[in-house]
Amino acid sequence: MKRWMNLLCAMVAVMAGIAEVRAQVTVPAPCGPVPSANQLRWQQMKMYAFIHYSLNTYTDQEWGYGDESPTLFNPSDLDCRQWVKVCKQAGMRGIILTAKHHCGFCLWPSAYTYYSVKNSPWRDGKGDVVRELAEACRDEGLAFAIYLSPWDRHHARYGEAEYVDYFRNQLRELLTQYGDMFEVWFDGANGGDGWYGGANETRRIDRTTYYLWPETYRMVRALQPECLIWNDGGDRGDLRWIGTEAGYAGTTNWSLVNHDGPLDEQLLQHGLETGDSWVPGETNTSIRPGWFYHASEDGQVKTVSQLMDCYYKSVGRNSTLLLNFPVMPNGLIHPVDSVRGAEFYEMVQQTFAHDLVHGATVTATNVRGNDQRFSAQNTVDNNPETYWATDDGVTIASLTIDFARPTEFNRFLVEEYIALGQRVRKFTLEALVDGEWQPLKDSLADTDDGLTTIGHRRIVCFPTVTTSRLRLTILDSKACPLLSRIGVYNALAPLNPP
Ligand code: FUL
Repeated sequence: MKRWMNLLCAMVAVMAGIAEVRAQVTVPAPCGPVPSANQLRWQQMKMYAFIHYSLNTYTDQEWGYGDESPTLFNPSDLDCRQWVKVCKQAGMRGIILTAKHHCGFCLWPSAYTYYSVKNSPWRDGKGDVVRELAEACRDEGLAFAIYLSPWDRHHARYGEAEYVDYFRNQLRELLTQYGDMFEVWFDGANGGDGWYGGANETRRIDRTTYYLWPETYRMVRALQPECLIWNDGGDRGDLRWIGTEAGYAGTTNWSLVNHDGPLDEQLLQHGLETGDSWVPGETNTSIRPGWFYHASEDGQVKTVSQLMDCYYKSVGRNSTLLLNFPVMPNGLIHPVDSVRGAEFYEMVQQTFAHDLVHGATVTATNVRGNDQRFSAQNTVDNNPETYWATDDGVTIASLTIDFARPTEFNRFLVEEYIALGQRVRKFTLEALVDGEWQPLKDSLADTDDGLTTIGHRRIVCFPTVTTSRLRLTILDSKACPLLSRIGVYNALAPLNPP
């Protein structure tokens, strides 16, 4: 009897010990700057559209000088519901409209200027493009946002303090009269020659100080607390330009930069591993060569494989894709752009429809505290809030995916749990072929640095491989890696030829 009692006591002690160890397994501490709730929500959007439409549409220009007559704005069939339909079919989750481009013409009847739709023949001067689009977006479940050019080539007082008040008054109109906005876009092209109320001269401003951004930001935050600020010109906003309009982010792409100091093309493309602020990159590009519609570019609409290339190099490189659809003079998006957008999204959906990790077993070389809460299986449970984590101090670790049978694939998707910071610096992917681990290289990478950052989402494209085992190894990480998702796919379409 005594022996049994001793055994029971020993077992209870062991169980208590296990419980104690479990209780000690803590959630990983955040690593470096982390995203705000707004930035996390924005990152989930993945793709949203730009719509470029203004007097330029009627003058066949990209940058209006500011002296074009508002009477030129006269679309015969303007239909914002068509734009929304086109964008939705292209997989866009929201739309950013050029409410005012550099020429200064306003697509809404601003109370602060005559230079708007109210002095155009369209809808007898009673129309409001911003309102029609905001309503169409709301009805179809798309988010809405505006581009408001700080540079204004029409305004007589551009360059003086008075213009900054005008700019802010207009922004207030937009932020208070059209419902929720997910982003405001303050273009970086600033100052230069223009009409400026008839002065016809060149005006230079210091884009970091002239607009008094801190005050404007305070207003945006007060009026629309969930709205993100994109600013390429002055004060660092919440999001950064990716440094090119050609539709790609760097293969290495940190969502961090320093709050102060200039951003050159390298920093915009790659971010800064040691940056002190979370400012993720947004990749903007147009479905055509120009931002505005030009009939001469009807034959140059991006192909599905070019659009897929942009997708892999933006959404697949820890960025979002902001894809522009220009509006024609009649007020509609061209049918070719519309069909191309829909075909592109069909291709995205088809490529990522069957995740081959379902049914596979995922094991890890290290699991934080051997605790189920941080198990490797969390990467395939369809829950973005769970993740695989290693013990603190373990920054080299592997995940092995066992498909149980030979499986063909050519795409790998991986996501970090970025709510606790971006961590991974370097990783490898290997397939077990004829008993040997063969490295899988990124076919779209522009350098030989191998696989580097992951961030919100990284997609690696490689030639089709057949294997029953795939291994992901984190080789270097700022702190214990946290992966919330992995996915394996077999895309049928070939990659864009170089
Ligand atoms: C640039 C502008 O100058 C172009 O016209 C366009 O609006 C593009 C999205 O941003 O800086």
